[in-house]
Parts: sequence; C-alpha cells; structure tokens
Amino acid sequence: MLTRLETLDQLVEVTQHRVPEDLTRRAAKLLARADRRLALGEQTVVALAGATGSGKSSLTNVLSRSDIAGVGVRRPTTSQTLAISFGPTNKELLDWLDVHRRHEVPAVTPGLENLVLLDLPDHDSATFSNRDEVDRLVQFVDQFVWVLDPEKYADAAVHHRYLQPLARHRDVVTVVLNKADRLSPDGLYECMSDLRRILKMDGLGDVPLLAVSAREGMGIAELETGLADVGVRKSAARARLSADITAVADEFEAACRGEVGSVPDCAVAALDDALAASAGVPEAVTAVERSFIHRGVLTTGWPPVSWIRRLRPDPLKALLPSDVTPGEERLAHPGNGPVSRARIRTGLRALADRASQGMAPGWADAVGWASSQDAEQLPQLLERALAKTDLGADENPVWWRVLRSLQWVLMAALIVGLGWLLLGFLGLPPNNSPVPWLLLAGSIVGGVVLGLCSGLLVRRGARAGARAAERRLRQAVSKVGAAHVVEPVAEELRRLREARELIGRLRK
Ligand SMILES: Nc1nc2c(ncn2[C@@H]2O[C@H](COP(=O)(O)OP(=O)(O)O)[C@@H](O)[C@H]2O)c(=O)[nH]1
Ligand SMILES: [Mg+2]
Repeated sequence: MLTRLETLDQLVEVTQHRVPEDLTRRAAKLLARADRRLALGEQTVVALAGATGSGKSSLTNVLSRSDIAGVGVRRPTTSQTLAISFGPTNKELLDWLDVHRRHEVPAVTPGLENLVLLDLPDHDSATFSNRDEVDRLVQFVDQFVWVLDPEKYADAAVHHRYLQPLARHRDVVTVVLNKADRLSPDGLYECMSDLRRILKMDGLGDVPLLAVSAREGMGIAELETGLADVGVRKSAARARLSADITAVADEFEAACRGEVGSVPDCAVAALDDALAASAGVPEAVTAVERSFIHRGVLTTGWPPVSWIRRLRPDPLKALLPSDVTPGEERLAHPGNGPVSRARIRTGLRALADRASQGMAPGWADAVGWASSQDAEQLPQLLERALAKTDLGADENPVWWRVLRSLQWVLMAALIVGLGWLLLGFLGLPPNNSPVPWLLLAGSIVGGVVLGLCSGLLVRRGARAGARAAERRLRQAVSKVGAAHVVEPVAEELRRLREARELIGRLRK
C-alpha cells in the first residue's frame, strides 16, 4: 500500500501540467486522504447506504441489537449520519469523518469489534444537505453495504448516480436486497436474478449479493459474518484506498496515452535543415565557395589579369566577420529577420508534431513547449555557433603557392623578354635574335594557359572546401538544435515513459 502511494505521489509529480489540472488535484487529495486514513487505525468504516425507506436504519438496529436508529414509516428520519462503534469509539476517526451522532454497542460476533457502522442519510431525500452528506461520505468510508428493496431495486437514478461509479470499488461493495420477507420464494428468486443482471450492467457483477430481511431476520447472520470477516481482515481501509488508487490510475492512463518512441532521426534532420536555412548556412556555403575562388584566382591566376580581383571584396568577409563578440547584436543578419524566425517556428512545430504523434493533448502541448522553450534565443545561439565555426577560409593550399611561383617565373621571363626587346628597339646592342620574342610569347601563352588550368583546379577545390565548410556549419547548427530543441523534447518523452511505467505499476 505504501509503495502504491509513493508511486502515485511520483506520478502526480511527473505528470503535473501534462494531465488535466483536476486530475492532479484529485490525486493529490487522495494522497492526503490516504495518509490521514492510514494514520487513523485499522478499524473498518462500513456505510449502509441506499434510498429512503429501503431499510438502512432497520438494518442498523438489527445489526447493533438496538433501536438507536430511527425507523421511519412513511417519511425519512435519518438526516444526520449515525455512527455505531462495535467497540471503543475511535474519536479521531469519527472526527475525521465529521460524524457526530455516535453510539457504542458491544460486539456480539467476534470480529465486529473492529467495525464502525454508519447509517447514511437518505440519498433521494428532498433535503439537499443530505445528498451532499452521502456524496461526501462516499469518499471516506472503507466498505459499502448498498441496501435495495423489492420495490425500488431497479431505480435507474440509484444505479446511475451511485452504483455505477462504485464499479471501480467493487472489492469493497456488498449489495443487499432488504425486505425479502415481502416476496414469495419464486418472487425472490426472480427479483435476485433480475438484480444480478442489472448489477452486471453496472459493472458490479461479482460483488456479494444477499437477500435479507431486517424485519424477519433472514440473511442477517450471513451479513453479520461477512462484516465480521471484513473487520477481522483489517484490510478494508487499505482495500478502499487501493481501489481509489486504481481508479485514479485508470484516469492517468487515459491522460497519458500514446506511443512513446524517441525523437525520429528524420524529424531531427528536418529540424537541422530548417535551422540551417534560417541561420543562412546555404548563403554562407556559397560565400565560402566564392571566397575560395576569389582567393585562389587572386593567388594562382595570371598576374596581369588577376590583380583586378583585388579591387573586389572577399565575399566571405562581407557575410561573416571573424571577430564576433558574444552578445553582439547584428540586425542585418539573416538569422534575425522575420522570415528566418518563421522558418525556425515552422521547424520547431514540425519536430514537435512528429514527436508527439498520437499523444494525449496535455503531453502533446508539453512537447510543443519543450521544443520551443529556447525559440527566442535560437537566432542568436545559431549565429554565435556559426561565427565560431572554422570555415577553412584562412588556410591557402600549398599548391596555390607553387602555381603562384610558377606564374612569377613566367612573369620574370616576360619582363626579361620585354627588356630585351626594348634594348633592341633602342638599338643597343644590335640584335635580331628570336629569343626575346620566344620569351615574350612563351611567358604570355604559358601564363594564360597556366592561369586557366589553375582556375579549373581552384574551382574544384572551392567546391570541396565549400562542402567541408557546409559539414562543419551543419554540425554546429545540429549541436545547437540538439541542445536547445531535441534534448528538451526527448526529456519530455522520457517523462511520459516514466509516467506510463508508474501507471503500469499502479494498475498491476
Ligand atoms: N417488510 C419489511 N419492512 C421493512 C424491512 N426493513 C424495513 N422495513 C420498513 O421500511 C420502512 C423504512 O425503513 P427504514 O429503516 O426507516 O428505512 P431507511 O429510510 O432506509 O432508513 C419502515 O417502515 C420499516 O419498518 C423489512 O425487512 N421488511
Ligand atoms: Mg433511515
């Protein structure tokens, strides 16, 4: 019992804000009630309940060998609950039950001394306070004896309002058909079969059902032995609370339904795509490629042409300044615009929807909150993560330098050839050697061809460099997504799994 209460306690905590508030509140109330009830001793509180005139007070008198309970001929007489203790009065218990009409009688049957019998007010009474009293006490008693009579045993109101809700407590319910003396043996048989049928429909098919007569004494000994047994077992209070726990666990089960998997990989990949797009990764990758080409051509191209590129800025420098201090706001960044924020929100919602498919609404909402708890900071977090990512833009490959040296050798040849020709034009020394022309033509053709070839190589290298940068950028995005979106969602799924495990333990 204690472990079940502890389990319920954990369940209330784990499911708080994820199941209807009313359920949390009732479960917490049940825990408080159980603590209190268990502290109040092992006496069993048995309530005689039923419609006005069914004979509750008469049965109370018969069982207590007294005439303490007022018996009404036509009008209901019980307006206040009466407690009969078959042993020393447990004052705290009756105080807790808030029952003030108290009597003590000796126990004639062994076992009865552990019993407190409550004669409940009539529930179909015109006085509303009586109905409230029944509704109140129904929550507190350990064992119910529902008294029906041949005239009104099938009364739909009684079955609907009281007996059907008690189905979850069938372990602590006994039904008696009083006034059996009024029926012929055949009539009684018929009535009992019919009643059994109705009880089955109420979900109380297997509760003990007795035919008794308070007036003639029929079935009373059997009822008394049954009650004494309950008293001896001293377990009715626990059984009642246990049934309450099972009932509330059923409600938790409904409120925590749904498959609990993990966050699907494809949903994570889709989220990463959305985050990457919102943070401008594709643009950055293009910029890396362009910057690569820019620097490559600048370094390895034919010098007379490639120097023009110096006039253009490096495409990457414009997009991602390398010195980003934490917390720095850059309004112009694509990650902060409304479009990219909308992209983030859509991505988060898609992930939450995938992860919470088939879940009860409270949990689906919780998954939604978990996915978007850091949504506001995501643009900055992504920006910071991307700013720290190495784009490979600082290291120029060695072969660029080799090609550059070659280009300069060719340039040197060009200059030598030009100088030579210039001297020839000035006529110093007279010469008509073809060597300067060869030098000139060779260095120009060689430089241009080499420039074109290295341009091709640079472009191919640029694509590879861009791919590597993209990999690193997406890794950085993925890390932010994992820490600020996927992990909180996974935490929620773990919580639901834990809740379902606890519910499973309670319903076992
Ligand atoms: N014939 C017969 N009448 C009974 C029996 N039990 C109670 N009554 C009568 O039914 C009426 C209502 O009884 P009461 O005990 O006041 O019912 P309560 O309203 O449920 O407390 C009274 O007139 C009783 O005499 C019984 O077993 N047989
Ligand atoms: Mg009465």
